[in-house]
Amino acid sequence: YVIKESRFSYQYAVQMLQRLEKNRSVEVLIAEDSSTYRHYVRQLLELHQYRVHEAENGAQALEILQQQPAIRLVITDYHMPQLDGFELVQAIRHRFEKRNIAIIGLSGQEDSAISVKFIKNGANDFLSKPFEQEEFVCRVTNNIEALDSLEQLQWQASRDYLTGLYNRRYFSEEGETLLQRAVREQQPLSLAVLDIDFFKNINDEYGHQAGDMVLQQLAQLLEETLGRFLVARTGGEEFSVLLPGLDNDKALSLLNGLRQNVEERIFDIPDDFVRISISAGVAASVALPQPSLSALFARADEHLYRAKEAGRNLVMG
Ligand code: GH3
Ligand code: MG
Ligand code: MG
Ligand code: MG
Ligand code: MG
Repeated sequence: YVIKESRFSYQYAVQMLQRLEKNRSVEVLIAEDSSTYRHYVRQLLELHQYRVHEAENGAQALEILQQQPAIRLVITDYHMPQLDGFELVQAIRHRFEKRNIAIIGLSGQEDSAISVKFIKNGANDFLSKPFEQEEFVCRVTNNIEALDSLEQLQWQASRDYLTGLYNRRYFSEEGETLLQRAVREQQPLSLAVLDIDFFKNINDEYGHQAGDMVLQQLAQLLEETLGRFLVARTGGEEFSVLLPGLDNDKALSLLNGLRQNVEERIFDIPDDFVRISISAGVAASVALPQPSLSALFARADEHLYRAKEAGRNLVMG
């Protein structure tokens, strides 16, 4: 395929190769009762390196989707026994969000109502049979790329740019959910807010870039040691950790371990190294009359403030 297309340019051929390489990891499901068409579509997709699953009807397609969570695109016919294309689209949209699975509807009939109905039911795109091979491939590529961009946007929206940790927005949303679950299930849950001591001095002495490097290394340490919990950069040199399952005492001892770990660590900066310490405030959900994430934050912040007042490099709760 690449050789055929490479009449355009070397660069184009390289681009095509990269795309084909990427396609290897993309799984596509075809739901089509005509075996002739099913095999034709499979061949087209496999020519472009996609990994293909086949279903003869909508019901089978749903079963395969349950078993193969990596499927990102469904190409479905309209007329099929058991469960037709519309019913399949509705069932998929019931279970999977549009940003996780794309659907392209297919139909042999020269009926524009079918394409409208496909789209209205939650399909992303539509093609009439017979279609041009090139148009088919373009639509598949476009739909996969749209999913990729959405995924990337979602990642960016939930992450802190400097450290790659979750950001405050994500922490608040996910944290509220985890807190309400803990309350419902009567399980302990704690929040720790930690802040680098005299961090301004690092910037002042070694420059902002050195400061950024310290933040990145501390983030990595947090990820390594507390990555099983919800960890976020919630402020400039402030990080938060939500600890489901941990009561106040357990959270305090975990944070104290981290505090010691940070105190002992050497942080690399250009041509030099620095040491830092952190202070932390801990709050447990049981201590609150009306548990909410903002109430937990307020309480943890108070304890952090006390740790700072008491001389820093301390954990309080
Ligand atoms: P304290 O022990 O009271 O927390 O002292 P501090 O110096 O850490 O606190 P202060 O709030 O006075 O200063 C925080 C500093 O963190 C000031 C700000 O320039 C720095 N900072 C915040 N975000 C970033 C960042 O993304 N990169 C760098 N390099 N510095 C940052
Ligand atoms: Mg059919
Ligand atoms: Mg401060
Ligand atoms: Mg600070
Ligand atoms: Mg601060």
